[in-house]
Amino acid sequence: RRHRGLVLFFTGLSGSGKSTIARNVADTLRENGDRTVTLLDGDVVRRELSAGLTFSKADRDLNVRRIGWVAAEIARHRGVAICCPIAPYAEARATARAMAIGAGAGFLLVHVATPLEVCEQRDRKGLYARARAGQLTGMTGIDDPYEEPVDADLVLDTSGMEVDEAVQAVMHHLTETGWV
Ligand code: GGZ
Repeated sequence: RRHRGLVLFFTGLSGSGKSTIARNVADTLRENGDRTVTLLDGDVVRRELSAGLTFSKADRDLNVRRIGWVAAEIARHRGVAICCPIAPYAEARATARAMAIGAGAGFLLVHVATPLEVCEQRDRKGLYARARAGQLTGMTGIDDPYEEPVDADLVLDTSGMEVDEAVQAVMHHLTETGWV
């Protein structure tokens, strides 16, 4: 496993902590390992790879498919690709998994299962408040679906958990499963 590529795929609601954990895991892997680590950051992906896409189901699926494809290509060449889109639909996540496996790589799905109430309390960008006020429609968890994964390799609830603990949990899982 140490010689195969890996896609580490975080899924969860806006504000669940996916990006923060993903960034820290990427840094930790870079410090400790000799693998190339590529972080497909959500904001950057939406700006560079998926510019012009909306938050409709079709566009979310396309966004997740693009991320899954790039991640699989990175992993095909034995890199570690870390991605953290909301990825609310099970079928699109399954496609990402299938593309990684098809590339001869591993795929780990991490469900950042922080409850909506907690994400909403954090509301770093004020999106939940806008959605509640009816100024934003199609907000995941409010009036747009999030299909809970039934195939997660690891589930993390970051309420009452420090970022470091969540990162340690991911690193522990990677060690246990022989990826690092
Ligand atoms: C969900 C939205 C929406 C709607 C804008 N629903 O917390 P953020 O701000 O930084 O992360 C969210 C991001 C979600 O983009 P993804 O590419 O990860 O979504 S998907 O996987 O479904 O394609 C949020 C912001 O974009 N955002 N409008 N309606 N999140």
